[in-house]
Amino acid sequence: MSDNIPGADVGLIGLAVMGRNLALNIADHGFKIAVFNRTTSVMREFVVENPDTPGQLIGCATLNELIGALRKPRVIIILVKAGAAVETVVDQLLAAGLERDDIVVDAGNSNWNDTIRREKQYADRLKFFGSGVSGGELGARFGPSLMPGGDPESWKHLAPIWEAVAAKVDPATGRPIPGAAPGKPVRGGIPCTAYLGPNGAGHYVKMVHNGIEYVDMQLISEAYDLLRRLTGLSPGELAAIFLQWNRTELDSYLIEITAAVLAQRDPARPRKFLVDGILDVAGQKGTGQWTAASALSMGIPANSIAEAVFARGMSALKEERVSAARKLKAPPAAKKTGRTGIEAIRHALYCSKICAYAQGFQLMRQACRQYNWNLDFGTIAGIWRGGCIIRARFLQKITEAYQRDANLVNLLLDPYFRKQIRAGQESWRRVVMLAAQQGIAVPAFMSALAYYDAYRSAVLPANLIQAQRDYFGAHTYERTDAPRGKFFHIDWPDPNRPQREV
Ligand code: 2AM
Repeated sequence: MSDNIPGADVGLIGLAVMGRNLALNIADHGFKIAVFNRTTSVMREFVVENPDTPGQLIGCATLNELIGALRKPRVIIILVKAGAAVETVVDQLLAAGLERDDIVVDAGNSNWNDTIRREKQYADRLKFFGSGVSGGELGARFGPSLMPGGDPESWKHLAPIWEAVAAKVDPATGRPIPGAAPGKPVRGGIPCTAYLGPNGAGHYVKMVHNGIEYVDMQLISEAYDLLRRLTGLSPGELAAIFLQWNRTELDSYLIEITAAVLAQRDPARPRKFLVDGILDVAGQKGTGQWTAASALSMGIPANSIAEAVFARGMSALKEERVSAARKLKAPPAAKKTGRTGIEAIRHALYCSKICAYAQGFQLMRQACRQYNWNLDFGTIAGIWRGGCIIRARFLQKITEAYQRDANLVNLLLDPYFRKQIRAGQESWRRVVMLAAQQGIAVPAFMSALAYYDAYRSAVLPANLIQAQRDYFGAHTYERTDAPRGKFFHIDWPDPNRPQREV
């Protein structure tokens, strides 16, 4: 394009909605940004539609043009479909003349293993950097939470842009600063971004964010289901309850949008609520599965995260469920409880949510050992306070917990959260019992409670598992009265010839 003057601060490839919005956000902060899209017409329309950005938008029809437009070291953000497209684009950039000191930032939802591999793969040819972006379309436009990982030297070049465009929180309260609008970004405040570690650290943290998001959403859905079935209130009435909850420690983006969702009338049937017209089959794009798979592979009990993924899988079995509903016996119908249970459900939701976050942070703790990272959990909680989908007042409390003790072994052990669970656990248990009695599936509530009870058990029945393993496979066991690492085995009696009791 005519104004293709060398010296742009940053380039961006991939002008789908996230790319477009991030580009506009960057330009709003006065950066000069060169943009490219594989389908050139998309780029041209984008530039024509946005003539008045505070920073300049430079449309580039070719990658050569893009590279020529950037000052050195070049910083190029790619926001293309995760997977092979990332490599295709990086290879094309190299062919077009990208140099060793140039920095390519993959801001897509890439798997952290790919980011680790790509960083190595391109090490001699360019600096490959990964950055998680959360906040959806609006976040990208007005302030996302950004989770960067890669070469620390490269971060120095990225930091001014990342810190400018990220969401901001008020230093006094830890609450997001609202009010960003086109051409009028929020200035000041603490940016919801920080360097997290080398290679795949940023993408890993983003993935765990999504895993936690899965549980948050599942828990809210279970609370909604319980409320509805126990109280008989309509979605519109439940919207008011969620609005109330949003003024408690549950205050969060997801609770806020739940209230709005429940209040929404169905455009096709205005007397009805839209939620009742939406098919109960949840989609997924994979990051929840990755989180659960990572937990499984490292042996970390992130059971509520896995449960939330399984719950979506169960929802997808719609036809089987419809058929099974006619055949499998339910418990006898119970009376509705009225409004009395509402507060108990809120407690159950909050206690379960604490466990879900405890699991996510425990998982990241293990990932540090696995991948040789040094993730700072206070920083991570801090950059999740604003911009991202799981943003919540609660994250200020997690930030404070890790400020009190950077080596906190588990969030459940923090004095604040211990107190919260102490206050809520009776209700939590009652709600889970009620759900079991009435045959209402609450897998996330139940798995969180199981996590809590198992984690606080000095003794678990794994002694019996070890005995069974030794019995059938001579896998050996450790003894309670011997040092750890000393293994024992006995010749177990033949099951077909039971020993006489002594
Ligand atoms: P497109 O408009 O040409 O399809 C999300 O799919 C974004 O990633 C779009 O901007 C899309 O460009 C881009 N994209 C997907 N695959 C790509 C590839 N292999 N090379 C370049 N851009 C790609």
